[in-house]
Amino acid sequence: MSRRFAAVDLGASSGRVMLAELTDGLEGMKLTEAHRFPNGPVRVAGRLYWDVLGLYREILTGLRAAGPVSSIGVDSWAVDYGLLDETGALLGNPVHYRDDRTRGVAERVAGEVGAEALYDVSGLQVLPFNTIYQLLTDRLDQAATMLLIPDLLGYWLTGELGAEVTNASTTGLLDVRSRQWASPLIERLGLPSGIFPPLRQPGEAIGGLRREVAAEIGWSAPVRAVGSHDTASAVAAVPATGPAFAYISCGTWSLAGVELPGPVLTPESRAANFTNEAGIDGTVRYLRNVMGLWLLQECLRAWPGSDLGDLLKAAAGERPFAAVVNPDEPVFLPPGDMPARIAGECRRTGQRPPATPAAYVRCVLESLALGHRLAVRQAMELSGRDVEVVHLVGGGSRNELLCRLTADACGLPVVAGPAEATTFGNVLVQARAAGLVSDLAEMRSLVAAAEPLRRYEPSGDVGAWDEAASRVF
Ligand code: LFR
Repeated sequence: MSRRFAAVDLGASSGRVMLAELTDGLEGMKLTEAHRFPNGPVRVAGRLYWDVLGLYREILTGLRAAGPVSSIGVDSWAVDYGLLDETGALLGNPVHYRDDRTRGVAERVAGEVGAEALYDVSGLQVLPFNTIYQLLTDRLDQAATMLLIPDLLGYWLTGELGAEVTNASTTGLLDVRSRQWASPLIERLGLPSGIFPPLRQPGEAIGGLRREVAAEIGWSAPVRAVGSHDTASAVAAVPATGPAFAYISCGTWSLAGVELPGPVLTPESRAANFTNEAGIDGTVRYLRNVMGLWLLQECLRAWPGSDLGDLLKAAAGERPFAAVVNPDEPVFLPPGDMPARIAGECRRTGQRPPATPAAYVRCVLESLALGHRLAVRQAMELSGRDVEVVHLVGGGSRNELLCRLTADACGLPVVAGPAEATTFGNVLVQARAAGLVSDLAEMRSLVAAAEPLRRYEPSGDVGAWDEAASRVF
């Protein structure tokens, strides 16, 4: 018997509805793309938003195209949310995490509550856009419920309210030890505790499709909570064969770190801005955000008509280490002219800016590899976890130059793939709920069997990477 599952996966630059077919023996898992659609920021009157209604419409188009399935799972980027009033109507359009409305808020909260106290409760890295800071700038007087993006879409599909726990852990308002809403912190900040809905676990049923939704797509199926934070799903599908691995989930962001049985909350960990996000089966994703392929995506936007394949080929032949930047400089966070900002960072650090698009691409990829190296090394040191291999998953795993540079920079083998790790993770949690898969280890071995993986041995000159790092870190 074969089973079909639909995975809705929303990334910061595109969304997709994927159809997964699992055969009885599970030896093969076939993924097909039912529908792919662009996603991105919409600037309206000085504010940056997501087009969440447009995304919902595309999801329905994708589900209609996918045809009937056993269940549906939804994942997306983290942190962002919609507010509902007491009738369940959306209050305002969800704001994009790259909007600048939270400028200065993290510093203010650290001053009031104490950075140590915050980290001790949530274990979360400080990113200016964490939900906690967004909520403190929002108008909550009419709000009855706060729903993170996948929970909001789940609500529109089913009518059921809830907060899936892996994504809730990115709000800064979840207790990292108990995995419950951190009520004392919520009260201390003056946030209305009633807006945080009951938590749900990956694998739990959310509900059936609303009647009008089923009528619109032509069939019905239950919606199931998955690791609704895309990074939780991606890391669940890392094709690791033992515990001694680091991962880099590489798309718009690079999320680089290790998987642990419990959080690391030491002062050193906080100083290095490492995060303890909730993973599948009680695991902790101990990682730091690295700016990721956003740097490249924004460069491409500045060069209309350029071809990524051609640029990557040319970048491979560029002179190594001509210029590098710290990819995590806050100046790179908002949308805008990326080449100009990279040039500015090169000048600020006493380096000559790249002269051609290919040289910029080389600079971006080497800089990202440096960011990967620092995060992987610090994750190992701060957690005490041995690492023998780095698994690079997500869209970035298709970028051979980036994989090779990352292996060289880390001085560790990189195993690249799958590119669709998030979809695999989403589907496998649904398959497990249907009784088709047992545990995380089996999920990972299924991914390894389903996908051809590429291995990159480190070959670089470690001294050259040390020198390049010393220019910017
Ligand atoms: C990746 C990701 C990261 C999160 C960032 C913003 O897509 O979910 O894990 O830090 O987007 O939500």
